[in-house]
Amino acid sequence: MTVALKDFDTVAKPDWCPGCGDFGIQVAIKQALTNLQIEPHNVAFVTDIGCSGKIAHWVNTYGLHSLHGRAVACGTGVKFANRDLTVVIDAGDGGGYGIGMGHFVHAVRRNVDVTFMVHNNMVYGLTKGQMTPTSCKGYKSPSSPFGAIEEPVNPLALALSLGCTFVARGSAGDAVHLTKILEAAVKHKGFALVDIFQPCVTFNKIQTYAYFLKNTYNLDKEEDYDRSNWKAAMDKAMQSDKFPVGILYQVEHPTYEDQDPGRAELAAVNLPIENIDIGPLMQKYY
Ligand SMILES: Cc1ncc(C[n+]2csc(CCOP(=O)(O)OP(=O)(O)O)c2C)c(N)n1
Ligand code: SF4
Ligand SMILES: [Mg+2]
Repeated sequence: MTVALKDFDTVAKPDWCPGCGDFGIQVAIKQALTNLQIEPHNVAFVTDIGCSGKIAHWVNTYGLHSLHGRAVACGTGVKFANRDLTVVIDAGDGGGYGIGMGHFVHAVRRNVDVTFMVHNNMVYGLTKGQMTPTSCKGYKSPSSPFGAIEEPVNPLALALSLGCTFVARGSAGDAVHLTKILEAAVKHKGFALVDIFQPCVTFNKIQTYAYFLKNTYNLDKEEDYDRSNWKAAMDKAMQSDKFPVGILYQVEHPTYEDQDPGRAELAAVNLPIENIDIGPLMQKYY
């Protein structure tokens, strides 16, 4: 069967604010899956809570809209339950790098074969614009009225320091480039982080489309850039005069699943589901 873009359409339509960067991200992931010809029933989209997390309802694949900060844990579980699925985990910067930071760190270490895309709008969008771990120092918000005191988390440098095998940055304002990045991330065997600059047009009046256009450049156009050079990638991750957008780093390492082949047969998808009596289990809770 040939997979077409419309196969990923849903009847429900997004309710994001007009102009939100999440629209560009939605288009890009649908186009990437189409380009890779991955059928919708072979994809599990596991999302966090936030404006970003609602995307699970608007991409026609299997979807699990999980808990705040728990998308990586749930997505990892889905992958272990059925290793044949393409698992795309999706979170906001609050869910991914705040409340879910521990899960992120350990999933990277494990090199589970999933794609993790983070809508990085530098605010808690759904709860009305509070600062997040990626908000700039000095950022004024309802929860930091005198300006954020902390330095922001650098997700790319953090991922590199943990041995992440695919580290990229995308921009919601350039859906064509983002599609290419997501395609490579989904194809990558191992944990792929795609941090995505995403304008929140309602609450973040600093990091706007114009800001990202002015302050980013396309790393994938640098022909002599060596994506397997960890030190070069770290330099790019730390660059702050202009932010590189593209694939900073990619190497092949055995995945967690590769190193645990025995458990494949025990994956939940292979277990019989007929004639299961859950009565005794339920009795325990009465
Ligand atoms: C455990 C828990 N704590 C707090 C909340 C309230 N809450 C819902 S969405 C959200 C912020 C989401 O921000 P982010 O993850 O950056 O996603 P965005 O809305 O910006 O896409 C918060 C704090 C929650 N749902 N669950
Ligand atoms: S609040 Fe911000 S992130 Fe949420 S839908 Fe509106 S523009 Fe998008
Ligand atoms: Mg956010």
